[in-house]
Amino acid sequence: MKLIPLVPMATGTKQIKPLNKVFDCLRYCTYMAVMLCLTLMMTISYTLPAKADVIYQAFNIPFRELQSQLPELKADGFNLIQVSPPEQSNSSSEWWGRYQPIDFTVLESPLGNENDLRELIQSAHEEGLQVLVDVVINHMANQSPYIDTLNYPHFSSQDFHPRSDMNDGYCSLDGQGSVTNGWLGGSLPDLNTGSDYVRGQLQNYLTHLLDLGADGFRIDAIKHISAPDIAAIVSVVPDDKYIYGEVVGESCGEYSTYPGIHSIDITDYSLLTDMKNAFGFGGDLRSLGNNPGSLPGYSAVTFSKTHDTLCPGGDLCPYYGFDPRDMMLANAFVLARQDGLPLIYRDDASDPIVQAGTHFHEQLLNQAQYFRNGNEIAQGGDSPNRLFIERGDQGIAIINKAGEPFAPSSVRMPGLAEGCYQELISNSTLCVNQDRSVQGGLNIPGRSAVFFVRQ
Ligand SMILES: [Ca+2]
Repeated sequence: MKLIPLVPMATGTKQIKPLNKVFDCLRYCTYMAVMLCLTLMMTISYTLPAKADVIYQAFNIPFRELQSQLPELKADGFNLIQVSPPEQSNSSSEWWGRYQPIDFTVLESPLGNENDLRELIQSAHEEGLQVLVDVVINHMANQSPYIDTLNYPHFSSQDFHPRSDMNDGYCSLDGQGSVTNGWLGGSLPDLNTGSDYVRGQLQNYLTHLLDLGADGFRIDAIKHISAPDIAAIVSVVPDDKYIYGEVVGESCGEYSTYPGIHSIDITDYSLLTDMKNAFGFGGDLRSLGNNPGSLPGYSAVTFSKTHDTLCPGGDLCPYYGFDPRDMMLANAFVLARQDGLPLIYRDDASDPIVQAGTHFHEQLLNQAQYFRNGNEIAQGGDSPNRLFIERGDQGIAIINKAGEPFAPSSVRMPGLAEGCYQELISNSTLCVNQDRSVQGGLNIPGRSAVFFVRQ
């Protein structure tokens, strides 16, 4: 994490004037105190226990249909269900229509109505599951006749920022550029979230969803709403409700803009890019060990696939998508890590790797992560095609992206406690002796992953 100096950097031969010594001393002491506090906060944050939660992205699934799937999702180990935006939106039945609001006071869309959503949330709670609602509060629909005069049921032209493109490349922060005031894609009317009236309307929407039982929110396009505006809008959300924001991109430092506001987490596109590079042709999985590019563990929602990495029609978008099997192996990685809150896209939920990885994530809560060199496991085990992720001394996940099996006959598990371990996909058993040797070796199929948990 890059810390911004709180005092000007020394330049040239500039001297401190004697009359300013007391002031400078106070300023220096304040600086040091703040730096100490930041260091302590970082230390405390990095040692926070990992979350055992895994989000299931119920993307564009009608609420009634989703309600019938809840027992199965619970059995699969998910405990957070993320539903698509429920407000009255663009009349198109295509998924993108849900991301173009018309009226926040009416919950009715092709996915269902207010009663459907209420019953879905009630059923989820009865199953012990929580529901996150995807909310679009940055912009409105570009559909006629609303777009023609900027007259929506509860907004008129004065409630929008003037039409403009995002000329500064989507990378400005905190309202300093058109990224927060411009129209998304140049065509979606951008709400003036600095206005008390607009903020009030959006607060009413969130409050309405909370009244229906919502346990938290995904805030769509949060990068395009300034931090002060977000802080004001989410002030109506109780602290015990979870919020994360969608920030597409990885080099703007946005994650440092929102945490501190209601403990908002951010989508980890840095990790996604790192995974795409590591799993791609010529990539090296070992580069993911103690990942340098990912967000701090406590503030990241981690994923290999979301609807934003898919293009309309379900194809992978070229910028963020990569080989489908490699994306599944990347699911294994986000589930095997201690850091982050994993999100699984609906289409991946039934894959054996995801099902095993979700249970691995749940069972090894609070176990520290450690990336072990493959040569410590088996002679010749160190390879760009393999990643060994230990969780404390109670489990290990191994990812093999090579086309060939990894099947050494002589294996050691120097970090695992003596005892037997169950593999969560095949149900096979691996036993670690007192000297850390393993009986029977290993056999990990090509293009696959395994998850061993102590019995
Ligand atoms: Ca905006």
